[in-house]
Amino acid sequence: MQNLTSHNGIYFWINQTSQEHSDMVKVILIGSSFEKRPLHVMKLSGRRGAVNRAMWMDCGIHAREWIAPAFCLWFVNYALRFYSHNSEITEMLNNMDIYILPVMNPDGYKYTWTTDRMWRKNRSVLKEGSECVGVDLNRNFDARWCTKGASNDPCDPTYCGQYPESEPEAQAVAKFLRSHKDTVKLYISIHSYSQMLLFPYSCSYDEAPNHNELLELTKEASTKIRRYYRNHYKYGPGAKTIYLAPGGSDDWAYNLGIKYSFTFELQDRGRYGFLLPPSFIPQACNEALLAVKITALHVIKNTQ
Ligand code: 7B6
Ligand code: ZN
Repeated sequence: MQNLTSHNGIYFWINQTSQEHSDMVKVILIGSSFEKRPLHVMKLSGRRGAVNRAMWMDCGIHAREWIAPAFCLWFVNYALRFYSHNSEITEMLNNMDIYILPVMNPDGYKYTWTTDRMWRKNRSVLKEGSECVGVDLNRNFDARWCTKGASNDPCDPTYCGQYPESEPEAQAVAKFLRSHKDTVKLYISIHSYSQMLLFPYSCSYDEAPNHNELLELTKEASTKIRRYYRNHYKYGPGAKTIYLAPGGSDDWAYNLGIKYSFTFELQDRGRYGFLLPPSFIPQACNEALLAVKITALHVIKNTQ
């Protein structure tokens, strides 16, 4: 048996999980990567009739942030195991569909397993023979694209690409969200590391219209993480809290009309960085789960 969190392992796991839980899980093909790997979204629903509220969560935009895909898998397993046993996950699944993209950047992810553990971008080749490979998918969305905080040099780790949504991975996500924008009320993108709960904007220092609500919500999540797990998460708008980062998926989703839009940066704060030891995975996932639950329940309460 291969490792379940390797690139092939995740495809195997998605397939197996959707077969074992066909009453609650559907798999949707939303596109394919530069190297033609399928981008599979898992749609989780409670055992109930149709609802018209949904949330989206993606993991693994950045190849080296291995705790992120691990969290998506961990979350799906948790949801399927504790539906109708844990009240928060039950309320979530009874009141919203949950779309999960476990690995947004499968080519880069595979590359970190086989060749370069510290790779960040996707694996797109501009023209044959060009020296530098890859676009930063979290600079490729149409939100003040390629302004300060992104690079137009293909050799840089924050290369924004040739134009917004030039990359098939970003385009697939943008296309799916555009076609589901009336139902998707919550967008969450899972990254590491830094331990931060971020919301728009990262592409500028402007305050989002519902800034105070998002600030209170992330503050509540951070406080609860500190109380239950004794760990510190910063919270706030991306530009002020981490740095200017234009072209991000969360800012783009926010401008599309998804007024609850977040990037969660999981453990740690730099001791191990991207090389988080496996023994830290349970706590890192429990912290993130708490933040996901708090934001999702707030969205259920405050949207129709
Ligand atoms: C919401 C905000 C991003 C980008 C350049 C992110 C990781 C990363 C390096 C730092 C981890 C950090 C702190 C080069 C600036 C790289 N960032 O690799 C953790 C120490 C350095 C590494 N952080 O990727 N953050 C998100 O897309 O830049 C923030 C998104 N849209
Ligand atoms: Zn990241």
